[in-house]
Amino acid sequence: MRLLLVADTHVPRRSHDLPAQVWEEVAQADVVFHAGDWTAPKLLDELTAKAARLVACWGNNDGQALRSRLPERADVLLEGLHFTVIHEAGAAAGREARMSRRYPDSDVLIFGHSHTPWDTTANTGLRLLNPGSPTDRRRQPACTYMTAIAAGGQLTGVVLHRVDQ
Ligand SMILES: [Mn+2]
Repeated sequence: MRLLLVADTHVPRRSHDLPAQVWEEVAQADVVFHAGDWTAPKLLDELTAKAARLVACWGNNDGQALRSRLPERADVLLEGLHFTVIHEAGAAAGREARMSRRYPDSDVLIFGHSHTPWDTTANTGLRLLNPGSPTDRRRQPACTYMTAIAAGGQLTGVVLHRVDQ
């Protein structure tokens, strides 16, 4: 099962659309995760139509139109793995221990907000993934997203991709 992870797209304020490279990944993915900060419903409409399956939450920059359609926290069981999607995971320091306590039943926590890619594993085994932003890199060297494979209770092939400008 091929997974695509994006967050903090901020369309149309930061970019008029997702990069073509990311739309190509959407077409390849069995499941698309979006960890919030859409800022407008247009991309949600498009991903809902184009993604094989969408698992997503709202972020702090998302208004009522998005909050009425998305949860603050999304959970899904795929290939024996419990994925949780949230927008904010708080400060980087102590993040693994804090998130393990908050989401004790999760195997993979997908989050955003910082626009800073993150891939660590807590002592408990919880995998923490932030794909960065494909449209608003802020202080990062590039816009980014992630892909991964879920199969047989394992998450493998986690890759952080740079968007080619
Ligand atoms: Mn945010």
